[in-house]
Amino acid sequence: MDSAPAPLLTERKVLTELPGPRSLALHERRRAAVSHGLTQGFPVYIERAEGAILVDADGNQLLDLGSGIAVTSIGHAVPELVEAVSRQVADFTHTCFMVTPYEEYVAVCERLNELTPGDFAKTSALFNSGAEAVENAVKVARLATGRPAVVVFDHAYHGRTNLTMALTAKNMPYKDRFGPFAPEVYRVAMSYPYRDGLSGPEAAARAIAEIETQVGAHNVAALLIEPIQGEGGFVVPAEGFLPALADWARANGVVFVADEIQSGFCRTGDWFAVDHEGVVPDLVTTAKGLAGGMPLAGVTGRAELMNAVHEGGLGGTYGGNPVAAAAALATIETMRSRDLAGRARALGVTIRARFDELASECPAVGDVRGRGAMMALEFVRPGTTTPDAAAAKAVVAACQREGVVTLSCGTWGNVIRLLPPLVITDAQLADGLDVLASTIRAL
Ligand code: PLZ
Repeated sequence: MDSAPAPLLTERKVLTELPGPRSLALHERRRAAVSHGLTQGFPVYIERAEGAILVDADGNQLLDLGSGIAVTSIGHAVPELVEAVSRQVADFTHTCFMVTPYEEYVAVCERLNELTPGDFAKTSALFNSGAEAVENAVKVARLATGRPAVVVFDHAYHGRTNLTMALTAKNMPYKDRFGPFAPEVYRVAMSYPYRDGLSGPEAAARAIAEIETQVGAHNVAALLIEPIQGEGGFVVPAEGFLPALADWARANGVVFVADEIQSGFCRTGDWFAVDHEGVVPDLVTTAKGLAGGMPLAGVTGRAELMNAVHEGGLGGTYGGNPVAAAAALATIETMRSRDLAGRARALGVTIRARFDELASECPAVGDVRGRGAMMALEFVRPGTTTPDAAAAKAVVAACQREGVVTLSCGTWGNVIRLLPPLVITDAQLADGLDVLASTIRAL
């Protein structure tokens, strides 16, 4: 093994056709060994990474504008994270917090309680994945209210487990033929300004009327919403939508749960996307950006809800694993010390300016939306609002050929989203946006 420090990776550098020969060989092994049920994505096999650059098996240096779906917000191989994780691995990797506890778990909960909105008493519990956090938020809300129903929204994404499949809106690929699904899940209309033209309060009134007529407020345990939707298309509700729903929930004894798994941890320019409008959820689910790539998720909220659960009612073997918890503490500290929320706001200004320019030139770009470092373009047939998934797919593929990793999303698969590491440099971002712009102009 080479012990010399790796050179600083700063630039995109494409040396082979993508995927290159070694990635293709690995892909062949994968096809033989790995279930074909997993999304194929971009089959370049990554060997190491730094900041916003991924290095593949053929030595290509790719620009990462997806952060592994909003996870590596502090960047790849950040020294503070490497150090914290290495130290924790050497100390101990597992005891099970339910058997013999440790400080790191407690410290992550303290941070979550401080950082989430609301100046009331809060407690937290830690889990392994976003879906698991969402499931547990629903468990807490049902137990605390004694009510069965959960209200979710069109285009929502909350996970792939049985309950969270029911909570997720899109059939293909997440739900198709995987039923029967969990009962007592009710879906209502989301505010989608580009497609419904409603103000926030109007869209909230529509959703509330659906809940009251089709479910009954007194049956609702939780109203669960992504403050900016992720997989569903980076749908940003109109101003006033979230505050009106939160007010209605409070007035009706309904637990308001913000799923901040994709939008949280500085991604949108605040610690949480709900901060933008001063919305204070009763419970918040977190994961992804929380732990810089280590699997960790949390449910945080009002102590009287979280503590209503009987001892032993929440848990899991690995939830709040010490290595993942150490990673979260280092991640949060890095976000604070480098002001990555401020950096996300600055990235948002740059990306929006370029996206607005593209929208004015290219009739295939129907909408520009997002906030901070969570920005998207919605593609439509020129002159209409008919979703054009083929255009989004073609742009993602063209970017891949140039070594730029972007992601698509949306109920109709017609949205391209950018989720760059927040430590991306101005030069790297400009390079990525140039590639994206030229592929869109070539449509
Ligand atoms: N809630 C808002 O974005 C995960 C899913 C990718 P897990 N989104 C990426 C895929 O195709 O599986 C997500 C999310 C929101 C919940 C989840 C679920 O988080 O950690 O993937 O379980």
